[in-house]
Amino acid sequence: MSDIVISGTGLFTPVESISNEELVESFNAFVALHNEENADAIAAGEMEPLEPSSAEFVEKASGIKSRYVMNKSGVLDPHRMTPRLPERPNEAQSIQCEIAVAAAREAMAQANKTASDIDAVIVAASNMQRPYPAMAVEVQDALGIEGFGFDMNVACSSATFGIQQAVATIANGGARCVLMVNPEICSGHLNFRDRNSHFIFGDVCTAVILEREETATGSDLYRIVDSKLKTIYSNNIRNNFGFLNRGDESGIGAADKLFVQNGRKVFKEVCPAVAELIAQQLADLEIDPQSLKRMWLHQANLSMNQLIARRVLGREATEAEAPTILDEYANTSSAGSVIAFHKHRADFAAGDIGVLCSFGAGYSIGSVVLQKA
Ligand code: CO8
Repeated sequence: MSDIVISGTGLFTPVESISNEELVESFNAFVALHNEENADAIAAGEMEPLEPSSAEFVEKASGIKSRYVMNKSGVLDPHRMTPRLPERPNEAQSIQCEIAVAAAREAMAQANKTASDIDAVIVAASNMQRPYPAMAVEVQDALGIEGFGFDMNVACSSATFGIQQAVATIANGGARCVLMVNPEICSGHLNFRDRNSHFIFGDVCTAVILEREETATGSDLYRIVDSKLKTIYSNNIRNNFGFLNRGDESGIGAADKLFVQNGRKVFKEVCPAVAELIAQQLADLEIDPQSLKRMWLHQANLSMNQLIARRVLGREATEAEAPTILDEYANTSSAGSVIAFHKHRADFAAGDIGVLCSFGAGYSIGSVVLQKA
């Protein structure tokens, strides 16, 4: 076990939320418009009509009931179906920095830390709003933190991989205390015109403070017992957006420059890999899975979490053992398991053990075993 602890977490939740019913109503209005505009081609058999979505399907297939977004009106406008997020001048704080700072402030208050206690900022998320300057350097500046910052991306596993990077940085003497933030504006890269995935993601930001136990003065500390990271290359979750897009004009604006997945394959391939990794990790640590108080799992799909928890425990998990937040937040990529940890740990007593685990594109899996100090 390391002597490094999570001493604080923070959560920024956008003001606006979209229910399944609202989302499906706008999607179906878009479908009707599209089919009307292309009525001749559809009648001539040159084009397939688009199929409507259904709120019942969304909840049954995913467990999602609503999602928070940075801008609701743009997403729900059937002529637009993209958030309206006006560009800001370079002199103004950028939107990703703004939500990172909000989550960071809560985490810092919980950990009883000021900017002068922190030496490094890691911004770990699925999408950065620009390549450079790094978002982390802007967050560092906004909070008045000395030292250094860098961005990293491992899609849905960005936060767990970020925790491991923070642990390594503290362990090797690179920083006394690290702020790790996950500003996930997933609505920017979700194709709201795609029936198979339009309901999956939401926006949020989480933050985590890590430091050595000896410097911690917060009242709610979780020792990092162990972390295991794994990646396996797969094209089943992919986004081809990138700086080389302008080298081929024919691809600009194509659907593959947004989130695309083969959800069924992801489900089948990722669940067993995650369950196996957690089970092996616990075996190596000589921790009986039955003694786990909680699994703060990645929040992509309710059935996925139930299956993974069942495989780890050898029985159905209770809601207390594997809490769900995706019903309210949807999939918030790397932030999901951190939201679950942030909201569901008040009942932990000293010695209680839990697993914070993410999984997603890459594929990537990050599993962090935590023990309440
Ligand atoms: N309404 C009504 N019916 C629908 C809809 C809809 N919206 N969509 C599909 N259907 C129909 C299909 O047409 C199909 O019908 P039929 O059987 O007649 O062919 C039927 O429903 C079943 O369709 P699917 O096979 O697609 O449905 P599933 O039951 O597999 O459920 C899920 C779909 C919910 C997507 C499920 O497969 C799932 O959750 N899989 C796991 C996904 C996952 O965990 N992905 C991780 C991705 S996140 C990540 O790694 C981070 C990426 C970076 C974030 C980027 C931000 C944007």
